[in-house]
Amino acid sequence: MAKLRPLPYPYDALGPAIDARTVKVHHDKHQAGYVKGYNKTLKRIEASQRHRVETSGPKLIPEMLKARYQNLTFNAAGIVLHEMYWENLTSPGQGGEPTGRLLSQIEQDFGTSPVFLHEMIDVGSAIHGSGWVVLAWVPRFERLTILAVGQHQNGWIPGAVPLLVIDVWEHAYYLQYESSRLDYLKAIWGVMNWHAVNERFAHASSARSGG
Ligand code: MN3
Repeated sequence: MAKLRPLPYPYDALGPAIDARTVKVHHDKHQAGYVKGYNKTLKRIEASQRHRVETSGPKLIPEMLKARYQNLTFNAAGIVLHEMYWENLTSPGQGGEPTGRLLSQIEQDFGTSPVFLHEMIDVGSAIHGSGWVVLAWVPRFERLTILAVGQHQNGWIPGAVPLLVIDVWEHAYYLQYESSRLDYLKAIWGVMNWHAVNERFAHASSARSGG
């Protein structure tokens, strides 16, 4: 069973870019909802498995079983992404900058750091409905790319390692920014935790030499 991981800082730590009310509702209601959804769905899947063990027949029609697993994927991806999202953010002035190998890789794959920033903002603003804009390292191609993720689980490259994730679901910004997702996408860079992103890239890019 999954547990709701506590925030790594107080609710008001990300203000004014993301206010305390938004952080509280996002973590305590929405993220908690994915944890509840995951646990509930996992219980149902386990019940179906037990049923097969005990009766050697299926409890659910295939369509329903597929829906259960898809629901598990949705909630699992939601949990992981929210934990990364909070880790990716920190109080204003605390986050540092992209440095070292991450900075060189950004320059190699995007041209310059400002170009990268604009591309993230543009892609994030263009996502229809609910999703995430993600900077990911793709070991197979030894390249950074931007993923436009639908909901939590759609649009990933197998093996890609997310380095920086930005939630663009309305619940991430609507209380504070109402319909202006673009203003949220511009403001969030003021609380970006580049120390965490640098570290994640160092870890992800060194793993490739092992394989
Ligand atoms: Mn969210």
